[in-house]
Amino acid sequence: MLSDSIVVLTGAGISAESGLRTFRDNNGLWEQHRVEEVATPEAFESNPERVYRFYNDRRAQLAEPAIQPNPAHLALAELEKACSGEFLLVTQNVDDLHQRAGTRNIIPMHGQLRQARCLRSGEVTEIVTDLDASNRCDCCQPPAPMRPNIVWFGEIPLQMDRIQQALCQADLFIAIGTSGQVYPAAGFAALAAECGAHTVELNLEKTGGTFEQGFYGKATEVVPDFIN
Ligand code: BJW
Repeated sequence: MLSDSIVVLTGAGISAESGLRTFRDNNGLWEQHRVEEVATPEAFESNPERVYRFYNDRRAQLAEPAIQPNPAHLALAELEKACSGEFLLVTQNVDDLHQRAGTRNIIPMHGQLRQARCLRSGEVTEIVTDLDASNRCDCCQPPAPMRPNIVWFGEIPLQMDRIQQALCQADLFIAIGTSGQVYPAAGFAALAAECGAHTVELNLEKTGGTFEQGFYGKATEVVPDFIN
């Protein structure tokens, strides 16, 4: 496995045991919001303050000392170091727990909580504090408003060309802690399989996706077990 070309896709389930909520438990309610109510360009247009607040709260939560990478994040960072072939971790998560665990070759395809994007030029800046309608960029003249650097429904996820290329060259594709309900990520296993990869799912429970192998249980247990 270690000389193979490996693509890993992670979702909210990998960060659940670090204390971050997944999206599709609690009847689809996420911190009292339906994700579709806050994670769309239309929501930002009609009620920007609510959307800024939603992401400010999550950014603040991410900064809490209790929120740390867990053994699943750490095991993936070790897998990357041990892999002599190509390794790419594609995450749908907007937290930074993989990066903090030490993963280097990573694509956060749905953006990052700790980034803001200029509404005019698209330039991305790192942020640690709250963002609201009064914040202005450093890149434009006159300075322009900023939005969270998050990929909302109806927007195109980041670095899709690079992801598709890696999926087509992968020998092994592993999906971890994702329900497979959101596209295009939900289609990655099928694309990798079509290109010849062996596909594996690691999750608390079986999802509706088609995988050649599946191992079920908490990410902090099944991910290190699978890798070691
Ligand atoms: C554990 C565990 C533990 C728990 N251990 N496991 C109709 C048909 C098909 C597609 C569409 C359609 N209508 C619209 C679309 C497209 C749309 C879409 O897919 N909608 C669906 C709802 C149908 N997609 C888009 O709009 C995307 N863009 C797009 O398609 O552009 C077109 C295009 C693409 C490519 C090329 C060219 C053009 C954009 C999607 C943006 C998603 N954004 C969000 C919110 C923003 C980020 C944020 O605020 O955080 O991203 S939605 C939300 O869902 C978030 C997540 O990244 C994403 C995926 O969720 P995830 O990670 O799978 O979490 P859950 O909660 O669903 O699942 C958790 C899993 O963990 C479960 O399986 C548990 O069992 C497991 N688990 N605890 C192990 N301890």
